[in-house]
Amino acid sequence: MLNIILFGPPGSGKGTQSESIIADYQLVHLSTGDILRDEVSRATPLGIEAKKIMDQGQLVSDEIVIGMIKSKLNEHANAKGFIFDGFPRTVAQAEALDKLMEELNTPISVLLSLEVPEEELKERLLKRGEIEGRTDDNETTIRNRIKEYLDKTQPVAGYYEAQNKLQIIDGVGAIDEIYQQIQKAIASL
Ligand code: B4P
Repeated sequence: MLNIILFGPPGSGKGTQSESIIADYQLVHLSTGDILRDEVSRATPLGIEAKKIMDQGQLVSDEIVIGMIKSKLNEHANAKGFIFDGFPRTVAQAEALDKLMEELNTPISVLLSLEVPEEELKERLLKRGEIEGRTDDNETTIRNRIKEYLDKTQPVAGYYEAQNKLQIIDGVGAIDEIYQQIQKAIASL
């Protein structure tokens, strides 16, 4: 099985690159951001709570997102593999994920880390805010999201580096050129 973590700061292209990976490798796409936004759009109790946190640019609690991933993994017991997009975002989430994958007898294959400078992240997200109207794509929230990433999420890369599973991808440039680097990294596994 191929189990990929697509990792990087907000706006680094995780959602964008996931689309090509899913199409080419037939993996089940698990995006905690998409799952949370679906809860928000259906105004479920979880969605109402999550929206407040997401609009402040903070991370939703580990307990909630780990629970969401667990139930999605169980729903797709016969999958060829998974792409985790925007998860894990804390070391506690990474440890929980490793444990869940151990129960399924299929470890994480690789963490692909998309690297993009902060100025470019801000530009991309502000542009998306104008086009798509996502309420968390505004200047103050973007600043908080980047801070949360640096404080809580970046250590996840070190956690998988210690398992020799980290591969760095240059996330600046044309979308298809970045995807070619991803294909090479997957082929090297
Ligand atoms: P996410 O949905 O994961 O959103 P994101 O970090 O903004 O990345 P996204 O995938 O959407 O953007 P992409 O880089 O593809 O998280 C949203 C919120 O949900 C979090 O802030 C948090 O509150 C909560 N959350 C989610 N998961 C959680 C977890 N595990 N634990 C706790 N809380 C969690 O693209 C950005 C833009 O860049 C797009 O407009 C795209 O068109 C553009 N772009 C992409 N590649 C480009 C390129 N090469 N050049 C130019 N532009 C490019």
